[in-house]
Amino acid sequence: MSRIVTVGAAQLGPIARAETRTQVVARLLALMRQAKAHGCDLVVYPELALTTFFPRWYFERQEEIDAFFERALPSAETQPLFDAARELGIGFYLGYAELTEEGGRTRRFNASILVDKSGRIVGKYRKVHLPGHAEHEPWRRFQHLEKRYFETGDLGFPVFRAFGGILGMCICNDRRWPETYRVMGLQGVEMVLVGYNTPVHNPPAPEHDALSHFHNELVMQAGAYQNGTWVVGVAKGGCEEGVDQIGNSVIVAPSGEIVAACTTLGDELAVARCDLDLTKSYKRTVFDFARHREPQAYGLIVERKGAVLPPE
Ligand code: CDT
Repeated sequence: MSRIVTVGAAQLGPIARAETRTQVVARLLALMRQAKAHGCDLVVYPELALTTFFPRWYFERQEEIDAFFERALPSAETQPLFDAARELGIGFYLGYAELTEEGGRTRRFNASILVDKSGRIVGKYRKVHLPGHAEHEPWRRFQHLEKRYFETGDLGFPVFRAFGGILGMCICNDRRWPETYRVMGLQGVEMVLVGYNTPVHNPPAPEHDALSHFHNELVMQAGAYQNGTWVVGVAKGGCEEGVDQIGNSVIVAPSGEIVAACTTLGDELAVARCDLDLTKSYKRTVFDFARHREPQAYGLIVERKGAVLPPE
């Protein structure tokens, strides 16, 4: 049997701070039309795909920060994406900054949505693993203030029955954490969608810079194989407002093999015909969790936030 979902990894080149939502949406629509011409069922965009990656700057005024957030989706500027999805019969994953009034207070999340072929939102995710720092650190060449501008996601890692399978979402830094894949793996996920903005340079650990592509592929290939799932990883690439981003968008099969990849740092589509039934060969053998996982033997009685570190 085969259950094919043809997926387009719609990488974006840099988005300038001055670029408007309408200009960005025009780029997203061009990639969506290309994806349709390649027979895609689903197109996957990066993290925070509607604006520049604003956590690289320290802002003091809340209005300046909030200008990068969406108060509703669809909005006047993003409606054309939902209309095109319906007209073309193609779904999409979109990363964005979410501003919402909940429980009598304003909340801000780094979020993503999954939209089906009728243009309807069928899934939502809020980033759990926020990287970077909460205070201004002027010694850095650029900031990474996700811990200042966003709350930790409060939706867990849900999975969604869509596109004939079981799909899940995560965002950027989440892909480096085995828990991300395993929590979805335990729910039977068959395809994980992940958008990212990864700078080549990591200010606190510049010794990692030369390994940024290796680490990017390593985590997604391991997550795919160890959970018998497809992983679609989609980047913002190129030099955005003076910061080089890795690009390196890839589609990974449940075998852990990369089956499609972008080769530039600009707007580019990589396409793969993903057979969701390929997941079975892993989920029913080596990674048959019901038969082979031994959670009672792991000794993790209490979940701890941190681990014991060697002395400095
Ligand atoms: N956007 C995002 O999550 N980026 C991180 C950078 C890590 S270094 C602070 C990533 O994991 O790619």
